[in-house]
Amino acid sequence: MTEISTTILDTLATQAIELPSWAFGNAGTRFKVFSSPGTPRTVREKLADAAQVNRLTGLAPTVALHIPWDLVDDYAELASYAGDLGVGLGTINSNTFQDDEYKLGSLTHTDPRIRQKAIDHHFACIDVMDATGSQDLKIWLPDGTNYPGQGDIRGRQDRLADSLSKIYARLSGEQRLVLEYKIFEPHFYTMDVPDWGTSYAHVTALGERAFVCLDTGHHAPSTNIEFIVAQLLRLGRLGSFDFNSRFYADDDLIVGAADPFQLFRILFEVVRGGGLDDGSPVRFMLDQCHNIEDKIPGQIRSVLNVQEMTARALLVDREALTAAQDAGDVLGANAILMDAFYTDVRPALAQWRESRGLPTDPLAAYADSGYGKQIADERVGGTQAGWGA
Ligand code: AOS
Ligand code: ZN
Ligand code: ZN
Repeated sequence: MTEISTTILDTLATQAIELPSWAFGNAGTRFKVFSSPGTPRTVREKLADAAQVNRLTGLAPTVALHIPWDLVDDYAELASYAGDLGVGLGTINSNTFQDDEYKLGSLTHTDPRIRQKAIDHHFACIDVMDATGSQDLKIWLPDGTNYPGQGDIRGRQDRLADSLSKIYARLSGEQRLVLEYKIFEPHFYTMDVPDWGTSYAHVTALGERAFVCLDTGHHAPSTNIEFIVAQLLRLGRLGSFDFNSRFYADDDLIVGAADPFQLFRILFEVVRGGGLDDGSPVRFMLDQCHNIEDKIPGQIRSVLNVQEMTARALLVDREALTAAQDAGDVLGANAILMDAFYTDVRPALAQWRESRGLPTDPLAAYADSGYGKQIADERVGGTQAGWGA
């Protein structure tokens, strides 16, 4: 069995992977949403399911909420309920994609009244953060256009900058604004935040508590994502990841399922760039949907995949790698990286879990726990992830 050093295990012990509340709701495509037995009917039930993932893996101490999908009257009370379950409330995600008035834009709309309405929604999200103690406001902006000439590309950027500055000014203390980019969808000609460069330009204009969110499914096929990771870390503006995997577009499949090697390469750049160091601004989150597989095991599999690839990335002999790179040893350097990638860390991580009082096999432990049957019996009429919830 491959031994993993105490230093690496100590680093792994600090890694936290945030779960999205919406991963526990029913999801699907525009063709069909399949419902599964035991799907949560309330925010509290989503938190209870997320707490199972953390109980069995020790890797997922916080849950991201989506406003208004996760609307409750009292967020301080919700935070305390989450605490009783052993988890905390994390990133607050805003939503400007379900209102008819936002059809032609929200933060970028030409009508100041509609822009203000979208800004007010973010103010309401910040109120939630004040009550929950959440640090991050994550903005994924669905604004864009479908046809050349439909909108003034430059004017939309100017209005976006203005709207973001008003939202940013409302943050206090340690609160951060994290701006997520996406190449296309729901719009197909332009998106107002289509790429990391646009997000970077806006967050640097805002101030030092604004960062870029990198969703791994939001790029053109063949994009070298680890290069973006390296660059954003270098610039000090990588705030968070939305992890998932994709074969074609924004598939939102289980992270590490489609291309484990890409996940390894991304996490190697995170390690290389100090993203796991104390005080790093980088947060790890899942952004996935489980359309056909069971949701709780799907989330367990996901956090384990992230941890396994992080362990492999930490195994890279960086001193030897630098020496090989400096010596111009092309194949030698490549072999050092690949050695770490090909190392099976699963037995060592199972042992590590055991030493921390966690199940060696979290998926088997979940299957044995009876929790899945219990929620299937108790909960009737679970809701969709968000749309229609
Ligand atoms: C949308 O494609 C983005 O990935 C968002 O981060 C996220 O999926 C959405 O806010 C969740 O509904
Ligand atoms: Zn995302
Ligand atoms: Zn997405």
